[in-house]
Amino acid sequence: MEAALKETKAKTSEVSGADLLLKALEKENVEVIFGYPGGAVLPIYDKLYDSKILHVLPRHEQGGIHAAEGYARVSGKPGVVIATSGPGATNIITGIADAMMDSLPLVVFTGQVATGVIGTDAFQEADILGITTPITKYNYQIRDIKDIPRIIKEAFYIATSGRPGPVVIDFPKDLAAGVSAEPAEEEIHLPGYQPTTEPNFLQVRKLSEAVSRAKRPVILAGAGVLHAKASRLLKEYAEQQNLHVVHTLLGLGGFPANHELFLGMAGMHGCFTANMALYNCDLLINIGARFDDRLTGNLKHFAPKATVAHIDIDPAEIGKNVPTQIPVVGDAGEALGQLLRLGASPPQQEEWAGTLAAWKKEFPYHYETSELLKPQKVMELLYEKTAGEAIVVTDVGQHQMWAAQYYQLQHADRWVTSGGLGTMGFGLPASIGAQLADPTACVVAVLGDGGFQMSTQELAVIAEFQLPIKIAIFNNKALGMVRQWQEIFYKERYSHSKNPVQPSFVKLAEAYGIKGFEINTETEAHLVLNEVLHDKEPVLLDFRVDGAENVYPMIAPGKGIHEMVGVKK
Ligand SMILES: Cc1ncc(C[n+]2csc(CCOP(=O)(O)OP(=O)(O)O)c2C)c(N)n1
Ligand SMILES: [Mg+2]
Repeated sequence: MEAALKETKAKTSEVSGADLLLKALEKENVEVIFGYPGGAVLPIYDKLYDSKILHVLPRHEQGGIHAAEGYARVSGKPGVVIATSGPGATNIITGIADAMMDSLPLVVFTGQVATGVIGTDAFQEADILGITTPITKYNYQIRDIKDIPRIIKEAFYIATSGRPGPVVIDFPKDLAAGVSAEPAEEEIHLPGYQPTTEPNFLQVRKLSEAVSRAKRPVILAGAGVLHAKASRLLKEYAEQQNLHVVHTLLGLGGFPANHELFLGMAGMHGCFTANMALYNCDLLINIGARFDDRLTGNLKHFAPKATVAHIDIDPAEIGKNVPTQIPVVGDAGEALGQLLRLGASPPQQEEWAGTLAAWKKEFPYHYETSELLKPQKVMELLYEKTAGEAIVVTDVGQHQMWAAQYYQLQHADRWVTSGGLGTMGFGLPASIGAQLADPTACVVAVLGDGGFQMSTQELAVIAEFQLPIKIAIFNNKALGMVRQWQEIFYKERYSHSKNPVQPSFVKLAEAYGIKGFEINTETEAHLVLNEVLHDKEPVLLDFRVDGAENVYPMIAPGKGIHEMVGVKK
């Protein structure tokens, strides 16, 4: 009798691997999962049937992972993804690589075939650990049910701490379905992973002294400022020391664009003042940027007159591309806090400030007007009519650059773009994640006609959840950025860059039950935007923009940051 009782008790405290997974996600306060079912994850999906966590079904797994990236960028929390084994898992590879390049925290669960058949080319088997090793911050395969709570706890910690990034957990089906006695919660024990957040004070003091001595200082602020939630400290420090700020593409919004100390975005399509500030400065203070080649141009000509200081939580970034004299390893917020507390005397830089102000006035972004609808004008209207308060999500191409140039972001975490990998098809699904992260925000998805067609199926999710996203397609009937390069560097030989056949985007939206408008003129743009921007429902706007327009200024490949073409004369 006693033995039988004992046995029942043991049975009731048994849990399945899938139960442990859901418990762990609840413990991590996960609010939304972007997932797609299939054979290997059926035991997990059976548990999701009863779960309170919101599950969003993208219409393609790649859409799910980009939505998770948009969610992570806006909320600051990790995006959670589930995909089945084999094709489900390989469909999310681009998103994993994208998140790795742009340091976005993701926790990704992939189904795997049962442990007994791993390595036998079983149905829907793919070696996801092997495939994702170079594009994840870390990856695991679950080998024992008892490890599940610890592994998931570690995965969330790794994804969100230090330099954020994607973590993959590969989950064999038999372990999701199998049961075990509920394991005791284990503490995280990762002796090989201890990111340095607190910077070395002597290095910070060295930087502070260099700032005081500088004659032509400038801050280059990257996405590290956003990941560290340090934009307020950046503003305080820039104001304390009167330092001008240049942004990378990914850092936009970290410093208010209308601030008098803001010089604009630097890089291949950055503005004259920002690029010339980097070229001529005598002290370059890089905070959380990785000196990407699209930013630096030819390294021989990058900041040739400057002492370089670099604050970064990832020591591997320091000195990777640009020799650095003052390295500061640590969290951007901690470093800025220390600099502020030191309160050194601000640099004497009247002449430099005068030069920068004159450049800013003389060489703003510019474009020629005509009777055609100019994409830059559409961007300006979107900015004006949302008072700079929208969350702007972009795809990749010319429209992305115009958004970066003309939408003057005033706040942090309101800019979602694929910077490092430059992934077409990112924008529409990422806007879904952004809107779910901030349901009351005005989210504008700025897309090209090419990139939109890589993920149109996600209109179904927008319709299903009635997400009030404003989908603005900059329709130049071309793969515009490719067309621009062919015009400039390939003698106008437009090899496969003009879209010969396009569906009616308005009818496509309507097919999903979403309102759509085609807009051909500036007057129409005014009228339609006034009508729809503050609607509480989704809308698709097909802006028929001038297909011959190019993005300027531009630094041609191999040229230095000071060798821009297309600057206003
Ligand atoms: C997945 C993927 N394939 C190819 C490219 C190369 N590429 C970069 S921009 C671009 C053109 C994008 O066209 P569209 O979406 O219409 O935007 P536009 O440049 O016209 O604004 C292409 C093909 C890419 N970045 N990503
Ligand atoms: Mg296009």
